[in-house]
Amino acid sequence: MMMYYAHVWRGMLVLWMLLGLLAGCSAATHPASGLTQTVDGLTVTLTATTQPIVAMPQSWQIMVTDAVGQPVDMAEVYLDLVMPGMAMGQQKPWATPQGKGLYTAEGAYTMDGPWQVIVHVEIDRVDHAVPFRIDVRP
Ligand SMILES: [Cu+2]
Repeated sequence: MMMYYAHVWRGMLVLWMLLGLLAGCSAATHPASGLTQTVDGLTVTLTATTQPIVAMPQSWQIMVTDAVGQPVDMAEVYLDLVMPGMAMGQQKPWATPQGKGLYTAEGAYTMDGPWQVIVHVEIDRVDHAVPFRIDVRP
């Protein structure tokens, strides 16, 4: 009888630890989400951590397709990270082309609060600015 109870208890402990792990994961690392906007016939999808934490390293994925859905590879792409109504200094990470319309950039948010991640896509020296809102947690 004692053996049986020990077994059940161990099982419950493992389950409890698993639940704790799951809860901890979802609170600490919010899943990346894709936000899509179309500007000047360009469709830009920004994939980034939702509710990122201030000063934590971030990576942004930017997918660019044209009006007929073809990937755009010959663009110059960079991000302009701004806080509306606040001078935060210039933060403009360049994005590296990865092919098939995908560009990736690295950086961090330097303050918690509402940010605008403006994706700049330059094609033939014409700038297309596509803003996204990201809320950064302390
Ligand atoms: Cu600020």
